[in-house]
Amino acid sequence: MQAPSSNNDTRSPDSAAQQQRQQTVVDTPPPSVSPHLQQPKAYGRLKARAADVKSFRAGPPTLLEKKEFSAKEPKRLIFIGDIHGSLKELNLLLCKLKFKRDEDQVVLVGDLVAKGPESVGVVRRARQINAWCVRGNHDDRVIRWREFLDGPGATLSESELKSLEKSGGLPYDDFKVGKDHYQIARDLSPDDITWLKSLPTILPLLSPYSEWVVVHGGLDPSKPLLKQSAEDVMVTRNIGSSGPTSSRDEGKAWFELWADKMKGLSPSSGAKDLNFDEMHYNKIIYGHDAGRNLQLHPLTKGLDSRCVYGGQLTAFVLPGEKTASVTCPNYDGGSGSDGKDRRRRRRDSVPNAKAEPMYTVEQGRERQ
Ligand SMILES: [Mn+2]
Repeated sequence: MQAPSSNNDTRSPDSAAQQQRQQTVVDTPPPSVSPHLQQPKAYGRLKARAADVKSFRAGPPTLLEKKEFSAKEPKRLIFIGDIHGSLKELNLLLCKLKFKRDEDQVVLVGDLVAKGPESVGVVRRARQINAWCVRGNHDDRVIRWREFLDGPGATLSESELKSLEKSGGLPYDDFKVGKDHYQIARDLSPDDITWLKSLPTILPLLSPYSEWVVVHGGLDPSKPLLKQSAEDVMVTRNIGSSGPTSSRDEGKAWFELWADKMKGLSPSSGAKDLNFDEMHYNKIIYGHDAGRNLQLHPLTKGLDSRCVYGGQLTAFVLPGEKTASVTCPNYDGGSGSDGKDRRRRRRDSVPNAKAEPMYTVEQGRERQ
């Protein structure tokens, strides 16, 4: 008779646990649908969510916005090339030009953010001095990230985003969780992002500078301004056999073709149509082409002088068509490629933008 008792004893811990489990099951109201039937539903929801994530598209950029001067025309227009988070150099350049906020209008050619150390600081500085600006491809990527993170990406953790990146589940191929666009998108305030999103891709200036137009990349000389592709305008470097391309190896530089096209449209040729809806004579100020460095031609002014790669940050000033520049450290750790220790170097050499009081020093210098 001991055997059953012993059996009972040996089984007792299990039995207790079993009883507990049974008790738990008894105490919990039975599910209306069995877990086996619930699973496909949950899986279906996840699938739908993954599809939402993958098919997400950010709002399109504004193609063109004409800018008028407010009450009085500024003494100078100061156009500045791709800043890429180089806040210190931007401030040094403004200081060198003896920039005065109530007299001068700053116009930025896009790519304010990414690669350099203080992207958020540059956006805030641009807003602070009421700079005019066009949308660059890096600004655009930050905007797309932010719209995604405010939308279907809102509930995804960073590790979930990373696994989506690995499996090709993110909405854009250029979305990399490890690149700084993602972090900048998270760090910008709602007001910063509203301002960034408002930037057009083409900015024609009005009288007395109506022959000047600002873009980040380049224009397709075969199309009027209103027929340009906003996406292409941000990235164009050349015109190839199939149209605008960001490659420098295919076709011809867009600005060479632009110069050819403008010959027939110049005021001296007798062309009178200066309507924005039509192709007309324009001088273009642009950036985006660090590989070709500063490009100052009669009709086109390429201002990307490799600021973030240890080159210079350049300003082009109207009236007078003079330039000014400051030299920059190599924040990117290479000539455009991702250096292995790029991030570490950046962290070591640059103080934290958030921890530093911004603009205090520069404001003091501005008044000099
Ligand atoms: Mn660019």
